[in-house]
Amino acid sequence: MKVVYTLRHRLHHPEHEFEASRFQPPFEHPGRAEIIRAALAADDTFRFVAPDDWGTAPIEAVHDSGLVRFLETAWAEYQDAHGTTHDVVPDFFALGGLRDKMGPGAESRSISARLGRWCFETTTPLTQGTYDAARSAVDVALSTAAAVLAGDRVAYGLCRPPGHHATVSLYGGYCFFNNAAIVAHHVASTTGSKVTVLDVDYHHGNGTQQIFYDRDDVQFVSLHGDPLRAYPYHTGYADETGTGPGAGTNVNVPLAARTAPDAYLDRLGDVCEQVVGFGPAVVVVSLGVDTFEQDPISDLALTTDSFEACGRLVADMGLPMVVLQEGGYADDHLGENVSRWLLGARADA
Ligand code: Q9C
Ligand code: ZN
Repeated sequence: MKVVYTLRHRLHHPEHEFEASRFQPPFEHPGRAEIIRAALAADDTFRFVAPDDWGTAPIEAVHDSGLVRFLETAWAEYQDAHGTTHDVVPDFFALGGLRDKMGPGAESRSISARLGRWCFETTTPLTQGTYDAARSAVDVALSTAAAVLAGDRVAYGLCRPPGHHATVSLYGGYCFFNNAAIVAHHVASTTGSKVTVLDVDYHHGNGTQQIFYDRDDVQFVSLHGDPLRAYPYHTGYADETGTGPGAGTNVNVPLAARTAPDAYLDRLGDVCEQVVGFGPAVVVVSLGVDTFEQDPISDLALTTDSFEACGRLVADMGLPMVVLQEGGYADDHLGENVSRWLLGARADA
């Protein structure tokens, strides 16, 4: 199996994460990708390849071009405005209620205003190389898709930073560009066939859902911690089923705390039937292993063995698969959890 990887991911390296009203070591850090790389490198059936440069056009086909331009210069602009700092985090969010009754108003040129205009939360710092790292994750994702379009039955993109929380015009949730959505749109628009994004990260893929919510050519299917208790809180409910031409193409399965392998695999089997029913030519898997029983920021109860069963169940659909890394924060188990999922996925390949 091809593994697309580049060390450019290391250019995104936050010092802190401001979460739960305190500064913590960042859960999403460069060591994560290196742990996964090392685990896969120990098995010579994984073949590492470097990504190609895809430019910004495939990103702007999905995201507001203003978000792309903002991320390219924001860190440097912030240094000019506020003096030297490592992490850049918004301190003023442009929430709708500020201008209730007033209409949109002018767009402030201030970097502080613009940070709060393009970002939705505080746990996703910009660092000096964040833009280049986020661009590299998109290159990894698109190169993984190219391998599958060229005939590989399954390929894995070691994307970092992850992508599924990034919406058309907002970054956050450790995500800047929505790697999986960019791939799904690229495959759907270049091949004219239907695509499914199957998101198994613990957190609801709010960005991917939003990007495709009104489209009938891309199905979004997600299993995740119930947003009544779990980040990102405001999306991921079962009654979000799509709108307009996309009515019926969005499937959310919120899960109870401590959901264990048997129950999880049942629900995964159910949604796989809905995927097969949709009839995609390609499945893009947003692979988060933060569903693991020991994940430090999540509360499901999947085991390392069960990840292999998950990969096998998804592969049993018999559809070409572009597997892209999202979350997973139990560093001591991260490499094995990802490699076991991939071993399951390639069992029949
Ligand atoms: N107390 C991904 O897994 N912190 N992003 C939530 C709730 C942010 C997760 C903490 C979690 C973002 C790609
Ligand atoms: Zn997650």
